Amino acid sequence: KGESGLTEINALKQQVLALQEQMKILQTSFSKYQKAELFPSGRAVGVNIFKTSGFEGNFKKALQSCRQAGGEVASPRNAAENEAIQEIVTIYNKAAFLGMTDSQTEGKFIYPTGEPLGYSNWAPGEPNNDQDKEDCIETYTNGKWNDKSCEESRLIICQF
Ligand code: 293
Ligand code: CA
Repeated sequence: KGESGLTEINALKQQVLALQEQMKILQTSFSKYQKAELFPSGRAVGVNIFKTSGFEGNFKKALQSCRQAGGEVASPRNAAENEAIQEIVTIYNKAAFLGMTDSQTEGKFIYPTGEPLGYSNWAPGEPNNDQDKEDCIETYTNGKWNDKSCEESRLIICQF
């Protein structure tokens, strides 16, 4: 390698160090903004963020408002995500809609993406499709799920 090549490599090393410093500053700043943003209505679990506006509505309203905001209706795929949603439900003391439905095929609940459920936390005896009109899911303050009419009004929690 020639002398000018080594000079170039050292310049690049300096630039990498400078970028690493800036990344650290940015991460610290982001972490602070994230905490402020999620207080008290949101929770982060891995890459997913769950957040409510505090408003209630029927399932159609939930779909519309979450999609309008660039997200989906909260659809927990594991216990940690379900617990994050449960915390929000507990703070507002209002049962919330989840994003999964069996509107397409009775008895087969699917995520907004169309896949079948890979995790569930049904209350005892649920889902019971009471009066043959329960295609949506509400989650109680204890984190347990009940299938419920999509026309009922529940807390809207979105997932981003
Ligand atoms: C029936 C039996 C109840 C149950 C209820 C809900 C309605 O009334 O035990 O809690 O259905 O499943 O969604
Ligand atoms: Ca039910």
